[in-house]
Amino acid sequence: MNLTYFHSFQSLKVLLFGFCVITLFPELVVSITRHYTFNIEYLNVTRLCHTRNILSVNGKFPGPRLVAREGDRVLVKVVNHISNNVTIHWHGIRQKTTGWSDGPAYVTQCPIQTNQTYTYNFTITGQRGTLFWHAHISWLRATLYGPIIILPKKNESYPFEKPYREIPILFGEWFNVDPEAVINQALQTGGGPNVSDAYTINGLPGPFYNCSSKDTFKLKVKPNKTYLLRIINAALNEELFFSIANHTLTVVEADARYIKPFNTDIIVITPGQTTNVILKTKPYFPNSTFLMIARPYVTGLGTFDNSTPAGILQYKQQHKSPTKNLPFLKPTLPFINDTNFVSNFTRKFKSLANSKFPINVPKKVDKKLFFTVGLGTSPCPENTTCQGPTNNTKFAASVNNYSFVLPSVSIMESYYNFGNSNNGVYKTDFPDNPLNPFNYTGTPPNNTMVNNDTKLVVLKFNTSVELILQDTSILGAESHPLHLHGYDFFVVGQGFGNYDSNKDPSNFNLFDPVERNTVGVPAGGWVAIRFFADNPGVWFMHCHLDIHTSWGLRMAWIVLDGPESNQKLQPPPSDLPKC
Ligand SMILES: *[C@@H]1O[C@H](CO)[C@@H](O)[C@H](O)[C@H]1NC(C)=O
Ligand SMILES: *[C@@H]1O[C@H](CO)[C@@H](O)[C@H](O)[C@H]1NC(C)=O
Ligand SMILES: *[C@@H]1O[C@H](CO)[C@@H](O)[C@H](O)[C@H]1NC(C)=O
Ligand SMILES: *[C@@H]1O[C@H](CO)[C@@H](O)[C@H](O)[C@H]1NC(C)=O
Ligand SMILES: *[C@@H]1O[C@H](CO)[C@@H](O)[C@H](O)[C@H]1NC(C)=O
Ligand SMILES: *[C@@H]1O[C@H](CO)[C@@H](O)[C@H](O)[C@H]1NC(C)=O
Ligand SMILES: *[C@@H]1O[C@H](CO)[C@@H](O)[C@H](O)[C@H]1NC(C)=O
Ligand SMILES: *[C@@H]1O[C@H](CO)[C@@H](O)[C@H](O)[C@H]1NC(C)=O
Ligand SMILES: *[C@@H]1O[C@H](CO)[C@@H](O)[C@H](O)[C@H]1NC(C)=O
Ligand SMILES: *[C@@H]1O[C@H](CO)[C@@H](O)[C@H](O)[C@H]1NC(C)=O
Ligand SMILES: *[C@@H]1O[C@H](CO)[C@@H](O)[C@H](O)[C@H]1NC(C)=O
Ligand SMILES: *[C@@H]1O[C@H](CO)[C@@H](O)[C@H](O)[C@H]1NC(C)=O
Ligand SMILES: [Cu+2]
Repeated sequence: MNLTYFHSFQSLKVLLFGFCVITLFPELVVSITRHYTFNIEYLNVTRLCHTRNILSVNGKFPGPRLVAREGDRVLVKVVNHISNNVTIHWHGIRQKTTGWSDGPAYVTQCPIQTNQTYTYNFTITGQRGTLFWHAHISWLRATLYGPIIILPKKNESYPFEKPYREIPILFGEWFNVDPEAVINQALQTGGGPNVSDAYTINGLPGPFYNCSSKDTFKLKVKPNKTYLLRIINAALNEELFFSIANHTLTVVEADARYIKPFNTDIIVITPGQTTNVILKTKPYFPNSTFLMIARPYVTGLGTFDNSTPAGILQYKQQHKSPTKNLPFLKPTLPFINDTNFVSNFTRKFKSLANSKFPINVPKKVDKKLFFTVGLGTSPCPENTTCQGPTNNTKFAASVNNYSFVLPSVSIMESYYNFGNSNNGVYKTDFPDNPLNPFNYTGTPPNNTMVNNDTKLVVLKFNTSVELILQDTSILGAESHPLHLHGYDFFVVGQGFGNYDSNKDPSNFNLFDPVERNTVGVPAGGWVAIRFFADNPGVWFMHCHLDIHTSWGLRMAWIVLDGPESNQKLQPPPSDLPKC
């Protein structure tokens, strides 16, 4: 049975009809189709006393919530009313056989140009929790982002106490200038980009910035209740610590997968990661107001936004007693470079992995790959001066020393139309291992120049893959949040220094590893992930620090069709944008 549920500009009749049927025959409702319209339009927003004409969806900043249940089909009609090219990525959605709806520009689609429309069409299968949507072209995601809330199926409950309320918490970065000007200038000069002027919590920087105290996110709660915070790091370039004064959080979900719950006072979250935490409020009305604060976790050598975003956890008065001027309590956060804290924290994530939510970790590996990830340099064009890390160079970044060049047409369309034969758009010989091995976390090689190319890895359908992601110390060891499109992967191991293929696999967790779509490669270390290549199509993989993606820390995979009809990449939709 398929019902239709319109979220934007909906007909009230359809909406009521949908609710009635759901109420009367809940067992009949297998899935419904949810219709959204995303108008990409300009919006004037003022923060820190600077007004900017930002890009928005439906005039909202942050953007509107996309709400669906596991099993639902989602149709989002995106209409481009701005002068920039746009695409939207449904970050973390598996998109099984529907890569045309994944969104990265020039990988799975050409951009939606001014006055054009494209309808993204996908089902949500086997996932529940929090994800987010964001623009996936240049740095437009700076303001084009919003939550994806995936509720359990109608007849299913959470594997934890039912929350009284659910609240999205989105971290972002605010620039007083146009972020497109920032990245364009950085790419031209070869230097590091100008940093953001503020971090935001649900679009609001909070009281620790000039001209900002009115722009403070307030989480109003009642005593003795359970709140589910759906936390999303949509910041462009920084991992973040986050804590609420005098409150312990219980982490229950990561990247739309349930985990074994654990308690913590502080979380750390990379760009591209999402996590659900339970906040249990104090049993009685406390005589205090509690600050919630974030701070960047920084490992690289470049400059960064070192400002402090804050929101307020405010207990609502039960009785009208005087509560003005309650003392503010502030949480304590780790040092900005506390890699030990981050390492300890990330090791606490384990899949729930019970009989109701079993996991399928590849035990046997068909294909082993080893990718270095890190920074590098490229030459300055003749007769120009560059502001890169060394004289006459530009900053670059790479995977196995290849800095990925985006073509000017869609890779997946080229693949679909021309098959795997070389059509000149891409090559299929991305190296399984570094071509020039070195001591990755020791003294960097003298030559730090990267290769520029468009090379992909080709995988047969259902290959079981093990991928080691190894950070390098070129231009400074740095944590890189790697995001794989179209897949969740199991994080089976991690460590510092160079990965040792003789010693390290014996410590892999093949029992209850966390399953996610974005993992922080430890600064000066490595992470081991495994997955089954069960989703045919072309899938982008990249660092979710946008400056590193822009510098080329990105590559892509082709996963070939399987034999069954539901194991093949679907034909492209008729409204797929053209280049
Ligand atoms: C934004 O502000 C400018 C200058 O005040 C104005 O011209 C423009 O119409 C506004 N745009 C929108 C979308 O409100
Ligand atoms: C988009 O549509 C508007 C209104 O119809 C028109 O004025 C404008 O020229 C169009 N722009 C492009 C690039 O097609
Ligand atoms: C969405 O995709 C499904 C499955 O391919 C297809 O049956 C349906 O017609 C599509 N809907 C729209 C509006 O394109
Ligand atoms: C908050 O925590 C501090 C430090 O642990 C403690 O001294 C204080 O009593 C707590 N206040 C409340 C209202 O919980
Ligand atoms: C808090 O809630 C629990 C369960 O909802 C209830 O049993 C308990 O009495 C409440 N405590 C207070 C102080 O209201
Ligand atoms: C972290 O920063 C502190 C303070 O700036 C500094 O003293 C310390 O050496 C740094 N630690 C690491 C591991 O870089
Ligand atoms: C990390 O965990 C180790 C071992 O449990 C502990 O000794 C250390 O204090 C922890 N470090 C931080 C920063 O939490
Ligand atoms: C660079 O400058 C030299 C000397 O002025 C000139 O001969 C050469 O053509 C220039 N090269 C480019 C690419 O502009
Ligand atoms: C870079 O170039 C400048 C000016 O030519 C020179 O003074 C400086 O020593 C050079 N630095 C390095 C590291 O080569
Ligand atoms: C790699 O470099 C590290 C750090 O300098 C050093 O401790 C280690 O011995 C080196 N490993 C090899 C195999 O040379
Ligand atoms: C790098 O350069 C140094 C100094 O010029 C030299 O001693 C060293 O052998 C070089 N290392 C490599 C790996 O080429
Ligand atoms: C938009 O994308 C098209 C197709 O790739 C390209 O030809 C055009 O130059 C782009 N326009 C802008 C404003 O970037
Ligand atoms: Cu990175």
